[in-house]
Amino acid sequence: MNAPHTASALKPQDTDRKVVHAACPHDCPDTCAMLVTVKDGRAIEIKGDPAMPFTDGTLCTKVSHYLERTYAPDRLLHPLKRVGAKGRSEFKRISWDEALGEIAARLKALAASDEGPQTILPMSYAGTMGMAQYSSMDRRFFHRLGATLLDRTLCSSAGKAGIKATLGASVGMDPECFEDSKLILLWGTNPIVSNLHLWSRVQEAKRRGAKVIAIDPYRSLSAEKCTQHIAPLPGTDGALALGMMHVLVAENLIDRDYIARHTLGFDELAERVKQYTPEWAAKICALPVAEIVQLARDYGTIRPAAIRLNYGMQRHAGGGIAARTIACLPALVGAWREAAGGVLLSTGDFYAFDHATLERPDLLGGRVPRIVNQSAIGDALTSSTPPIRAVIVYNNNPVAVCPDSNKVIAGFSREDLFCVVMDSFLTDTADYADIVLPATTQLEHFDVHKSYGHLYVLANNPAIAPVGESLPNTEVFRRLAARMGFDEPCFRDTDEDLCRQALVSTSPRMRGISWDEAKQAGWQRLPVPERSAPFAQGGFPSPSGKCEFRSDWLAQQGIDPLPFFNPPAESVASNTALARRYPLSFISPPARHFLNSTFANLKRFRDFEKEPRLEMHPEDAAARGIADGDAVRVFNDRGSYTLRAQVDGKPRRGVVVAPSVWWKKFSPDGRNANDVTSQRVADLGGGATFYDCLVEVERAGGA
Ligand SMILES: Nc1nc2c(c(=O)[nH]1)N[C@H]1C(S)=C(S)[C@@H](COP(=O)(O)OP(=O)(O)OC[C@H]3O[C@@H](n4cnc5c(=O)[nH]c(N)nc54)[C@H](O)[C@@H]3O)O[C@H]1N2
Ligand SMILES: Nc1nc2c(c(=O)[nH]1)N[C@H]1C(S)=C(S)[C@@H](COP(=O)(O)OP(=O)(O)OC[C@H]3O[C@@H](n4cnc5c(=O)[nH]c(N)nc54)[C@H](O)[C@@H]3O)O[C@H]1N2
Ligand code: SF4
Ligand SMILES: [Mo]
Repeated sequence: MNAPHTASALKPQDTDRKVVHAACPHDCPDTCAMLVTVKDGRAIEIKGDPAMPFTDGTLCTKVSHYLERTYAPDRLLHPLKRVGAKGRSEFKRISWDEALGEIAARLKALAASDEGPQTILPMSYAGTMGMAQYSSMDRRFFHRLGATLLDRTLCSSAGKAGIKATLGASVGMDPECFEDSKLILLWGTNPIVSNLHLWSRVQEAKRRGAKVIAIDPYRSLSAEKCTQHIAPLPGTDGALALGMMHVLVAENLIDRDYIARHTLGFDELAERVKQYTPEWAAKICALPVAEIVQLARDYGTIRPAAIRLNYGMQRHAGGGIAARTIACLPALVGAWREAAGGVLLSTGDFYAFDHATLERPDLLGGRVPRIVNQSAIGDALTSSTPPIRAVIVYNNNPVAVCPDSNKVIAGFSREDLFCVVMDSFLTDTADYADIVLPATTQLEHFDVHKSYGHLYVLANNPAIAPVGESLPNTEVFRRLAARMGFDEPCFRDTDEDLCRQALVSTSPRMRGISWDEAKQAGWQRLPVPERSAPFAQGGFPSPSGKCEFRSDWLAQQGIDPLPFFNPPAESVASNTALARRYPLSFISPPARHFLNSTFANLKRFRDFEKEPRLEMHPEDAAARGIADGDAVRVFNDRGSYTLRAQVDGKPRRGVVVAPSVWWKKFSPDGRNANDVTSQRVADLGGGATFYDCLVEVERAGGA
């Protein structure tokens, strides 16, 4: 294992104290640079790096208490083996030697069986976003093994594909320019909760006189602090954007010069949007016509105009096409001409990390394993042929976070499924494991990070030795590879080797970036000029180099190449039969003091969030005889769960909101939001559709 690295800021008189450059590992667009102070081998302070421009010295409430997570009393300290029934969380301590010996024996036997290695499924997601611990040695291991491939679609794949259709890749505005915008549309995003460091820039813009408009069916913490809040029905954002386009074209609020030079398919688009009148959009979105017309006029006249799209709006059946449609707006009005104009969903493709070297897909050696969609893991675990017989879970808590829990739990309850869970805590998923392996936290391992919400590379140096017997993911797969007899040299790369490999690139996008420099300073900015407008002169990363109103990439997939409205799968308008039984749209967005299901086991954060709660509109509550504070049951054909009604009028009528993701075992009836969400996937990218979900609500114990 690699020795902990000490960074700068050593005070000579204080040699037992050091400050280590680290990176926040969480699935959050802010990817903060952190400084960890260590004394006598123990981390004693964590704070945001004041030198890193985007972090600007602050961490969110969650991560400023990260030391409580690292040193939590319920931290897993050694490997465990199941002694009770699956799901009962009954384990005994075993040694690493015994644990790895048993895992290797089981995997070897499955790989050699008639059904072969495709019976083995890696199940990982974004518990850490560091490239070494997220996707390196693990991928090498499973590629060499020939295991089933996992399509990691839980979060962003619909929106990513939508942006790709229009712009060519996950690129957009530099978030550091938002403070110079005069109009900001926060479209399906609650940045106070999920993108704090962008919010400070949005507020600065507002102080300087910008108009900030939240577009969200829910009056979120951020929406209530905006200049204006527009609350369309969930899953209707595409219709809203089309109605805006109609007005922009009809009233000639468009930038014909920009369109002529830097876009593809305008004539067809102009013809197409004739049918999408504001009256049409108003009906679909359930908004006043005047509100849509005003929004379009603001967007067509105020400069610079920025759109912050986040992933909330794409967790719907039509989410991919909706993101694509919204991404057409800046080119129509020429908003890309200014650095503080354009759209931002993700900055991910400004980077060119060397994923092929990290993950080594060539180790498949020509084998083409099946692919399982993570958003339908319940079906995959209960009805695949050949069956999945072993699952290795890491960076992921699928029993809590994957949709349609009844099916997910049925899968994890299978006596014939060999299940390994690597985590720092006994999660809802770990309760079903045959073997649990203790994982290091970010303070205990090396890593290298990109961000999907800014333009810096970050290094994470270990601050302390691993707590208990915990090991980094990389080391577990290294040791397993040795036991499986995988003798390729890549299985002996150290974590620092991996970090270095990630950054070795001939791409101009990585010019000047190196592991050694990033490691010393903690961070490095990509070679993107500051305060520049990336697409002022066009040059989009699309096949045509233009912003594609018409996408041949979509046409090749049999999808309408022009923007259109793709309705939600579950809504009063799109599925009236279902809506007669389940008339309320159910949204379960991030809770402020959790990060997905991370932190939800720690007392401090559960105390902040108090208890699972369902925010409701007073009319929806009254119609069901529900009062503020009542215990209520949310249900549909997939399942049900119990929580506390909070009748605060923040969701629009017809919508209920349950901040998530709670651990089931800390919830009133051992269930959570994903007991009612569906495994249906979105129109693009196979993305999950968590917020496309109809339910009914009643007082618990009957009306
Ligand atoms: N504190 C905290 N921060 C987080 C997370 C967390 O769990 N907690 N999760 C992290 C992760 S993994 C991600 S992907 C990002 C998530 O980022 P997002 O998914 O963008 O989450 P939010 O910022 O909460 O914004 C979601 C908002 O979208 C709204 N919404 C839902 N459906 C629709 C719709 O159809 N149309 C529109 N216009 N709005 C809709 C919801 O009401 C909610 O207010 O945040 C990251 N940051
Ligand atoms: N109902 C509903 N469900 C949702 C969402 C929603 O908004 N509503 N959001 C969805 C979204 S956007 C996302 S991104 C997913 C997130 O789903 P996940 O990526 O599964 O995220 P977490 O729930 O935070 O669980 C991550 C787990 O990884 C562990 N972990 C962290 N670091 C390491 C490490 O270095 N090694 C190992 N072995 N383990 C580690 C943590 O302790 C934690 O238990 O959830 C999705 N599920
Ligand atoms: S969770 Fe987000 S805001 Fe909080 S410290 Fe990490 S990167 Fe920064
Ligand atoms: Mo996510």
